[in-house]
Amino acid sequence: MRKTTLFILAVVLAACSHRQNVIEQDVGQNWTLTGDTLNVNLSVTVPSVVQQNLYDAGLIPHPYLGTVEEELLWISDHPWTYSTRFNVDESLLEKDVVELVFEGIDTYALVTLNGQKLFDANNQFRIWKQDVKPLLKPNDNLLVLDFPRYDSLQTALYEAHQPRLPERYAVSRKAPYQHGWDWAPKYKNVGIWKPVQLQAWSEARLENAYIVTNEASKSQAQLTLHLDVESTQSGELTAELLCQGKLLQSFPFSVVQGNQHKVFNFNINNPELWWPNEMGEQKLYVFEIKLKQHDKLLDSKKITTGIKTVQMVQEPDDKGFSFYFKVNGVPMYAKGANYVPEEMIETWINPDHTYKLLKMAQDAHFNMLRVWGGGIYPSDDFFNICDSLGILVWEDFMYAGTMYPYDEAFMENAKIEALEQVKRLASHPSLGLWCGGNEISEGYYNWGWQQSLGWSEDDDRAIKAGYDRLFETILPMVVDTYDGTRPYWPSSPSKGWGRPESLTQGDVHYWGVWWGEQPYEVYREKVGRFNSEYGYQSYPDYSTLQKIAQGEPLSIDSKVIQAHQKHARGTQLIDDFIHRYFPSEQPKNFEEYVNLSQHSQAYGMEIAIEAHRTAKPYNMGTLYWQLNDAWPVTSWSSIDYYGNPKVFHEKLKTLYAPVLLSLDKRDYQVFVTSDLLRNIDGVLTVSVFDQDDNCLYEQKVKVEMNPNQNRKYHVEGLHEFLWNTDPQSITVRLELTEGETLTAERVLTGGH
Ligand code: BMA
Repeated sequence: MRKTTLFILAVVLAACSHRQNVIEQDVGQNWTLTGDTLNVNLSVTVPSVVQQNLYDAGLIPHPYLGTVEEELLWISDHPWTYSTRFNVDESLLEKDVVELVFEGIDTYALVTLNGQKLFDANNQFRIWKQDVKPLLKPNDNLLVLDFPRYDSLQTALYEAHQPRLPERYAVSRKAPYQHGWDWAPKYKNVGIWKPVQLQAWSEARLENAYIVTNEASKSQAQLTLHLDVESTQSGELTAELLCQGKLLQSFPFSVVQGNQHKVFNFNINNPELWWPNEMGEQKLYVFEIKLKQHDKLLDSKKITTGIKTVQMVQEPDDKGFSFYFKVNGVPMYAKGANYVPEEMIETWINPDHTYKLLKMAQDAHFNMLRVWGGGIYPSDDFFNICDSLGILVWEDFMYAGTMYPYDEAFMENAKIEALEQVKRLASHPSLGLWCGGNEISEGYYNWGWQQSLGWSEDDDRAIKAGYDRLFETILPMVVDTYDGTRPYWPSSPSKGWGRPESLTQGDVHYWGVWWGEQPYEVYREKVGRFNSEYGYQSYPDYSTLQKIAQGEPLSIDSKVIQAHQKHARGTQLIDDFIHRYFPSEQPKNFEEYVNLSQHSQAYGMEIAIEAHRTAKPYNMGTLYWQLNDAWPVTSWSSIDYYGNPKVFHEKLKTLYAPVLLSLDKRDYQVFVTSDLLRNIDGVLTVSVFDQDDNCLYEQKVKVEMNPNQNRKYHVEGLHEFLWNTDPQSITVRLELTEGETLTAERVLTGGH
């Protein structure tokens, strides 16, 4: 669907969204954005952010092109006001309650309605709402959001915090990546980034309704329906649960005045389960909840969900502890990547692009994505797409790379955020687990903050106690209470990559290659139980560089190329490995050089992925850093900002295929690594060709394997043959056939 069609559809839906007793009115139109600098006075619609509005009005250049970052940084240190005048439909004012609901405000804003303060928003990731019936008039209501200077406010909050925290952004519940990252400029968005609505209702309504799977077998699934019911009075209500249009069960219950969380268990016989990609189908069920008082319908909600269980398995063994996921009781080898926000200007994220990106992931055999904790919680669209494509989501809470404040107000804010996000996402079968955040415990133990920030022992104790309270108590308690079916993992990784335990238990971010400047071959030794980050940079597609350069000449040192490289040593590290691994290549121009950087990245990632997969079941997951980009940039991604696959992404079609064939260069035996949930009964053919395609060697081996098995096969004479042959002059072809069917193939050329 085109963006405009989606938009019109959304407006129409919003305008006539009468859920019987509940009436909604969109408040997204006729807004004004004002700001002193540039005499800004713009007519805008929301959701939107200042950076987007200024660009749309032609007041600033495109934030992703050229070398404009520095010119645009003033925007987040400037006060802005969004205001609107609106009328309220009579039917709303007749209801008992009329709530004004902001699904997302980024970040600090004083919100007033008709001159009365409603609240001070201070968390990008929360819903902000209030009953405004007493303040509303039928006509000409004035709603104003005053956004203070974000940077100055944050600095003041940061400096007031004792002891000193590692990062400034720690004090603000706002997407960390917008403060600058090693792939992101410092575009701190300001605005109303999600829809605004009036929601009017009488008596009672369903604020939230979601369904989770507790247990599931072929014959029966046990599910739980969670309801948040808001009521103006005490009384008796009924929740009717319909499945695929048919009444399944009725749950009578009592309510008191206010909000209440209600939980009901029910069963589905002979369920069709939801499976990750290539493990089975992605069956989705549509449930409907009807909230009734006697026979009067008060509210209803539809829930699309799938029936699936997920467990995180950690069992002791002779090396340490296993770490893997069982989906519907079946061990899953996780193949995927880390996902970062698709845009720097967060309101530019659009579902068509998300679909294309995730479809490219699915086509490359992904079954998992980790939503990295330095970004934003993805939209419902993202999760709907993952539901339909079978991508299991490792969801970080949005905390990354710093210690956080630990006062009561911060903790309460964090708890409400977690509660809302857990409830919003719980029905999605693609949601696999919740993780506390990115590289926080790693940072605490390994990055020397104690010394660099001069913490006393007491400071250190207080900060660590705050960490424990948030990541070991509050967040897991919220997940357990309001979901109860998803595993919780406090920090990714669990141990820093310099520690031996990082390879024997938990998940590991192996950054010895790249950050530690080790060669790609080291990936072969650094195989953890679950490699949840590793990667190497390459330039994006040459056409992407041409777009950002806008006609300027391109070279390694051109300003625009440097402005789109955010890692201090990035240019050098890419160059080092091009020379190391492609010494005989002489790129004739920058375009060839760019291309070579992609071949280098692909070569390194091939070594890593092969090492991980062939170590199954010791290793049970490989998620490289990173799937995508938030703007056109040189980075670790396999797909660039404009959706161009890099050489590495194309290679994933073989590297992540359900059956991977690999040659173990230590003993020249062949690994057959199968993620198939069926037996294999086939023949492995190994053949070697010279540069003129003459077959120099061929051998066949019978292959019989169980589901989900990884086995090594000895191939008669192969070792001796290869030992005596120059790898640069041959091509090795591996093929697994079952009858007439080609189950897997791999072509290994010229040492690369
Ligand atoms: C990882 C991530 C990001 C970062 C990446 C590359 O540790 O968690 O913080 O962008 O490394 O340096």
